[in-house]
Order: sequence, then structure tokens, then C-alpha cells
Amino acid sequence: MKLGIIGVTGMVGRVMIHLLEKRNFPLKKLYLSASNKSVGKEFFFKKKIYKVISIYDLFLKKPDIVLFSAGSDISKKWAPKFSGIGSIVIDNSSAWRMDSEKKLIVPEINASCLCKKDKIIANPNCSTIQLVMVLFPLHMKYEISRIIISTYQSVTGTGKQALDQLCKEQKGHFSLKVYPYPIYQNVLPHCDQFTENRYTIEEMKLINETKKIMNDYNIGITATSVRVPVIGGHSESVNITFRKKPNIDCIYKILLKTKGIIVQDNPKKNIYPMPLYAHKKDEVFVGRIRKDFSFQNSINLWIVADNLHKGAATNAIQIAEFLIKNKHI
Ligand code: 11C
Repeated sequence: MKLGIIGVTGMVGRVMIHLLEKRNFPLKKLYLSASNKSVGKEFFFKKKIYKVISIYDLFLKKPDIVLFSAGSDISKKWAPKFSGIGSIVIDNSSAWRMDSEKKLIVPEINASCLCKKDKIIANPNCSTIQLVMVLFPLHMKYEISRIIISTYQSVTGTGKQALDQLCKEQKGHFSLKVYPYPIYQNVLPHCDQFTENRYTIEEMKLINETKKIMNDYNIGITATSVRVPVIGGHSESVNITFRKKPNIDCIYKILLKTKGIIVQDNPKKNIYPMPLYAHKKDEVFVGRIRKDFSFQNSINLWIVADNLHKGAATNAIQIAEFLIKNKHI
């Protein structure tokens, strides 16, 4: 397997290298690529040094799989070129997610819809992945009719500069301006840009991507996305209304046996998911599972995951592993 990463110097790209090594991904060749200013930079993989090459040089290597994590513009320009020479692109940007001809994949949910003709496969937004991981098995049992989501998103979702802004502000330096206001000791009800409808792009991704992955456009979804001065992962408070009457014990059982989910829920011992614990882990953590006494057939729960892991790199690599296992390559 010849695999390339585009955007290897970014926060997600770095986690991708780490996970390929940790998961012992079957590789014949690994190519690391990034923007021209990073060409020549060195990375360690399995104790060997790898130098960053340009995207064009990666293209000339004709990789079997390319993991893109360099933003939408690069994906729009380069993904069709790579797929045109037979590479399978797994794209972590928003470029192709809502394209009706491209599949938006969370392997635990819908990888079985992939076929050999899918040459550009979209990896969902981080806050969507952790959400649907929990929603989907419950939807299968009780049919979700409405979801109200409030997120508490890590600065790592914005990237390295945002992490630097937080770290500098912690030391009293308020010069970097990735966000319109300080993020240290603050909370911004604002992730990504605002759209015409007064929701942010991040909120619209949660709404639209969730429907596409769950393949159900009748679910009512509303979202508020909030940036918090946290590093370890995104948290989500979710209120779910079902068409069928849910049973809390049964919901526990379903989530306990769902692959990729860890239930952390013991109020007597103060056990619940937190970004401090989820940091650098590949699973999605769920807790605070309880009935909503104010509305019929409704529950509340709390979901946390490391947005750079299951929210991005882990999910992309799981898609690649699925393709290999199922002989799509
Ligand atoms: C954030 N969810 O936390 C974003 C980052 O579409 O893949 C990931 C953006 C994306 O700001």
C-alpha cells in the first residue's frame, strides 16, 4: 500500500502519522506532503526520517490512498487530480461532504455503502462524528425525531494558531488574534463564520452532515456551537426526542455494546466524560444519560471526544482500513 498524507504539518496530519504507526497500518510506502514552505521538513515514522515533499511530487508517486487534511481549497484542486490517476482520496475538509455524488463516512455507521467506484470519500466534521456515533444506534432502536445540540469546542479545532493564542493569553500576552476576542477565561458562541441565516458554518455542518450520515432528512436538528479554552477535545450537550418511547436502561445497554463508544456514567462517583480524559484517545465518551422530564420520549446526554482523533485522523484511517479489509484497493 502506497499512502500519502497531504497537510502533514497541521495538527490533524501529525496525529495521522502517529496513528498509522500505532495501528501498524499496512504500508509499503509512506509519503508526507504539505505546502511548499514545509518541503524538506523532517518527520519520524517507525524510527526512520521522512522528508516532506510537495503535493505535485506526491502526485507523481501515484499513491494508492491519499489522506487530505489541508483545507477545502487544496482538496477541491487536488482531489480530482489524484482520483483521476486511480488514487483513493479520503478528504478531511468540507469540500465534498455535501456533494450528492460523494459519500460521507463514519465507518461504524455507513462504510458498507462504499463501493469500488468511490474515489473521493469525505470524512465528516469532528463535532458531527462524535455526535452521530452516539445517535445512530439509538436512532436504529427508537427513531429520533428531534435533536438539540450545544457544543463546547476545543481550540484545537481551529488549529495550531488558536492553540498558540490560548497559550500566549495564559501567559498574559494578548497579541494573537485568531478569534475576534481573547479565548483564555472566555467562551465564544461562535465557531467558524456566520452565515446568512444567523447560524454559523459549524452549526450548519452539524445539522446537514448528521442528516446525510444517518440517511434521514426528517430529523429536526438545531445547534449552537461554542468555542471554549480547552485543548483535549469537543464536548456536546444533546437533547434527543424519539418517536418511540425510550428506556434508559436499554439505552445504556445499547451504548455499552456499541463499538467505539465508552460509557462513563456514574453520578454517585462523579464519573462522566471530560476532555481532560478523552485527550489523545480514539473512542467517543458518553455519559450523563438521563430522562428529560419536561418533554415526552426525550433524553439528555453528554458526549466528549478528541476532535483530532475520532473527530478527524482516527476516522480517516479507519476508512482506509475498511477499504483495505474489504479489498476496495
Ligand atoms: C472546529 N469542527 O472545531 C471545526 C474544525 O470542517 O473539518 C474542523 C472543520 C472541518 O472549529
